[in-house]
Amino acid sequence: MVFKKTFSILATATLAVGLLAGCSGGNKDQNASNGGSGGSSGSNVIKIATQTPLSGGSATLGESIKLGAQLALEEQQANFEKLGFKLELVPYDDQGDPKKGVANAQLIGADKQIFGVVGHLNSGVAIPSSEIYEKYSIPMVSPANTATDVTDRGLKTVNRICARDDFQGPAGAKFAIEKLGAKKIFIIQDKTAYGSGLAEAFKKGAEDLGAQVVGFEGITVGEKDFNGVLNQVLAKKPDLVYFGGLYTEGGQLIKQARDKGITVPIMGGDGLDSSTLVQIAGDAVKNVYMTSAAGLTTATDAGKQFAEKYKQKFGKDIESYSAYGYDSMGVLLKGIENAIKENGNKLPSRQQVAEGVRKVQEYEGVVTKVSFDEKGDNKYAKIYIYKFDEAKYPAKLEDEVSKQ
Ligand code: ABU
Repeated sequence: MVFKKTFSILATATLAVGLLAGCSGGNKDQNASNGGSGGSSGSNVIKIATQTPLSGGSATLGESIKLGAQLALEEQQANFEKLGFKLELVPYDDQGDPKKGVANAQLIGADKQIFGVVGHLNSGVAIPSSEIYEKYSIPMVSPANTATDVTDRGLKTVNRICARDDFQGPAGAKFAIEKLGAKKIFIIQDKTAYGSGLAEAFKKGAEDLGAQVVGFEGITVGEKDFNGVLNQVLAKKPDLVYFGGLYTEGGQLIKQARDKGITVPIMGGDGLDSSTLVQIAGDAVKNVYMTSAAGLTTATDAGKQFAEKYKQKFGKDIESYSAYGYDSMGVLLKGIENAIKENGNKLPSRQQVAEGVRKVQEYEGVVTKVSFDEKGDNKYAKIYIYKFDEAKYPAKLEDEVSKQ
């Protein structure tokens, strides 16, 4: 009797699970290998990872990307529920460190419920980590990686919605020379894939336009005392200083430069585009120019609404790349939704999702439209030029440059 009752309960439970799985649209074969991913279980879970620095010197921007992505994912959960899938976010902290990024990428690859990555902030982390994503056919959509090598390696899974440094560098050089009248430029860079690549692109752009580069020096990420390089700047008497690097070093460099009496315009790239730059540099940020691949959310109604929702939910103001985190997640989820539909409403493979993401065209984000080219670059990406007139973030928009 005991056996009969247990059998009857088991049979009923099996039937119920089978019916639920049938309704979910999930693929049972794929589900069989879903164990060991931690947290969720079941046939219909789609996880998206973010990989950005959530600790260390770049955490302000890294967290803002993650929060933007989180908002987009949460807004889409009901829609995916209707399709029969449960969306989950899995945030990873890459610490701005290539080794940590790669180690996390291995974990992401091993979790078969993860179907995409929004990340990274640092190109030097994105480049090696994306080699792992490619191996596992996991699509990455980058909100902020501007180094040319991110997409120039021709990986099928790698996409970005922001502009490239071979667009950003020359755009900055053109502004520095034609609008600011710079003729003698001293360049400092942080020796990372991003900082050195951007500085080289700026240098080439400046020299092509007839400016003289009177110095090209490297600093190290984490360095705090820039007296040595700033003494070299003083000796060369440039009429503009350019910095290729991030806001933590950039903020200190700017402050120390002003303390030494270097009053000429200082220019940098999107790595400076954070409220933390202003916190660190204070009033020294006046007369600093910055190119960025990030536009202002105030330019569109959707952007303004996004900024309000972000503030309401997280209790803080957006940063430059918050909306790009949101739009990257939006693009990724659009690609997944398309792949689900093309797969007869069943769970697609990672490869099908990667193909679906690359095929996304004319996606209307809150700050940028997105259409990927054959390399995964966004045809609609722009460069924006900002100036700090006061210790206030965001800076004032001076110009906006589209690709030819
Ligand atoms: N582009 C902004 C963040 C720096 C990077 O790409 O490494």
